[in-house]
Amino acid sequence: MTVKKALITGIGGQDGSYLAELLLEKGYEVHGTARRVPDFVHRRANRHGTDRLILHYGDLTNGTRLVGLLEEIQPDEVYHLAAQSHVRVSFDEPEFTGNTTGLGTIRLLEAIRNTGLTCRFYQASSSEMFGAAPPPQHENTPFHPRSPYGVAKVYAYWATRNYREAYGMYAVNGILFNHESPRRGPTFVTRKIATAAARVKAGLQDTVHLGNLDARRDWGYAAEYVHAMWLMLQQDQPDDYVIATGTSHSVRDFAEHCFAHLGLDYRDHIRFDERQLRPSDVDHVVGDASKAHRVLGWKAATHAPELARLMVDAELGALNSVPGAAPGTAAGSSVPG
Ligand code: NDP
Ligand code: GDR
Repeated sequence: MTVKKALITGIGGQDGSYLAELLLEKGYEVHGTARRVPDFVHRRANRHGTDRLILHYGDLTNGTRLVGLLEEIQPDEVYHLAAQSHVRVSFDEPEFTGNTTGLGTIRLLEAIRNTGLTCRFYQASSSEMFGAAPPPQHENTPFHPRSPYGVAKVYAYWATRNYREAYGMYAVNGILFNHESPRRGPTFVTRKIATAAARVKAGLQDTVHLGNLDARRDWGYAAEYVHAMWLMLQQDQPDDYVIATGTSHSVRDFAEHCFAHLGLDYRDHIRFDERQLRPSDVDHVVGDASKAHRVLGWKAATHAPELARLMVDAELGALNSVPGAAPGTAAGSSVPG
């Protein structure tokens, strides 16, 4: 039986790590681009080797490199996750965000076209494209992005659809609403709050500084969302799908759940920090993922309150763990580590 090959751009990010683990479980040979050896690869290398996990150095701003990688790997499926993904940062670095998050996608699509590969392509589209559009948002809701990041994602969304229509590529947009986990980057609000709650409980800090507490998000669990990505590339026809829980909570609600899980009152520990505000924010998103349920058979199982508890428990576990031994060397890696 031939082994399927997948290429994941941004394999070291939150979603890249969960998706790599899912595809390895399914028997894939998994290639990933990264700019340093990711933590989860260190953990795997320590556990049981990485024969079917191969890392490549790759930057989205270099189209020639992308062509070379595709020629070398010859993937069956490409999951394009790499991006400058922080919304607040995109206001400080709008041009860089446009170059990576927007143009990076068309560079990769064009690299696939130029190499003549017939691989399937997944684009990590985002609920940030809906921005100010009233909830609930679904596949046909008009976009109204509220940040340079959202604008770049709209460009990438349409590039993906255009390559599907113009060249008949199997190219899909997964329009994913916020999804979190203990592997979330530390500067995103859920992880920031979960970390702070655990550290307050442990007596390591007393307060956390946050911006807009009224913003409402549809928060799901990243480990479940990567399964939807895979399902989208297994269909007979390429199409676009919203992936969400269908419920929304405010940042304040999330903080309340995290602190209450530890017997604490969030109001005693949160301080307002003007610097965390954005020139324009997304007030309220709630996804309607009924198409994904109907066609892909996918449905979110974990909702925000449970997610908050799960993240806080992971932070407590990390605080209580003994500092680990030196990480192992990742096999098959051309990434400096
Ligand atoms: P992360 O920020 O955790 O991961 C993004 C990855 O992209 C990082 O590994 C980063 O690598 C890499 N990257 C950034 N810039 C470049 C570049 N110029 N060249 C190559 N690689 C680069 O994001 P998530 O895992 O949370 O999200 C995955 C994708 O899904 C992103 O495109 C994001 O925008 C999108 N998305 C995420 C949602 C969420 O709620 N998590 C919701 C909807 C969409 P490095 O570590 O080297 O910087
Ligand atoms: P978001 O996630 O912008 O939705 O983008 P983030 O966690 O950064 O912000 C969510 C909401 O919380 C408010 N907020 C704060 N945010 C951060 N980061 N830090 C704070 O201190 C803070 N205080 C309040 C924000 O204003 C915002 O309203 C994420 C990213 O993963 C994107 O890549 C992805 O596309 C979208 O989710 C869907």
